[in-house]
Amino acid sequence: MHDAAHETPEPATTGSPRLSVRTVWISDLHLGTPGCQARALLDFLRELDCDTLYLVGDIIDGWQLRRSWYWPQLHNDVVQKLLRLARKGTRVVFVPGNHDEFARKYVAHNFGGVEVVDDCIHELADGRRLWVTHGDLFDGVVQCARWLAYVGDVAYEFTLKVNRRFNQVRARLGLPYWSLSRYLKGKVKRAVSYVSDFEQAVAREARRRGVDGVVCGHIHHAEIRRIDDVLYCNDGDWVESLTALVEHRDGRLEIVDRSRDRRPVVAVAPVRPATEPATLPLPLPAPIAPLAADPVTSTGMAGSPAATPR
Ligand SMILES: [Mn+2]
Repeated sequence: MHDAAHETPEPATTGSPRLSVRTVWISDLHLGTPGCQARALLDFLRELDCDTLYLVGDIIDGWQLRRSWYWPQLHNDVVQKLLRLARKGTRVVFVPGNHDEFARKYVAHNFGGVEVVDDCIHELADGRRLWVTHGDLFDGVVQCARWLAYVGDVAYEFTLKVNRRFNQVRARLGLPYWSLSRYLKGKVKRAVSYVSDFEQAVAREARRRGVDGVVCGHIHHAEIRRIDDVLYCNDGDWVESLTALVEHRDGRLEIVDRSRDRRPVVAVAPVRPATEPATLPLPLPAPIAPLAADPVTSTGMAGSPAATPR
């Protein structure tokens, strides 16, 4: 009790009620870039009360920072807030993504109470098991998802490795991560099928690992939906959509959308206009009509035991 007095006083958040849940997943904060909505994120974190907080990748944008240093006080406040949560008893688990790939070197380490893992399994209050991963591994493979379904898992895993190696080399050369999702953003029709293919590819891997569902990020598109027998959850991002995935005390999952709450604030506070207009030229329609045939299930690999590559 008394030690709380030694913390820097935090402004009381007015209006929004305290969010008390069992688990929270957030990803794609992209701290270190002007796009990060650090104010909204900080407001969200300040009213948060949870047992476990998963940071599902692209938390600190190391690739952007290497090109030009951008680190305002607000971004510092977010990091401080995350560390404070860990110190105050919230279990904080960091699953690095492609933009903070530097952290993948520190897997199995612990920084100020923050566990770093490649990926992990989260068990919901009702016993369902979710695989937690950033999802970038599936970015480069989705274009091949159809033919890969025919050649099977060996080629599939090989392609996952190639995608990671390809982007590691690009990183070493100082080139940004090559994201199919970004490439397709200007091409709406293809982007729609991209999102669908990404979701299919992630769900396929979850099924292969024998879990009930998956939580990922990476494509900045929050979603909870069933893909065949797998629950696909994406926690969205804090650049465009300001969303988090939460698990209530009874195991129920929900997407919290703070872009709605933000609107009145935007009207009051002067906000620097975004450098780019709308980065995502969507709105994406809700679940896309399924592909003609589902090649994913046609391989007969469903339910095969999980081999966790490390
Ligand atoms: Mn990413």
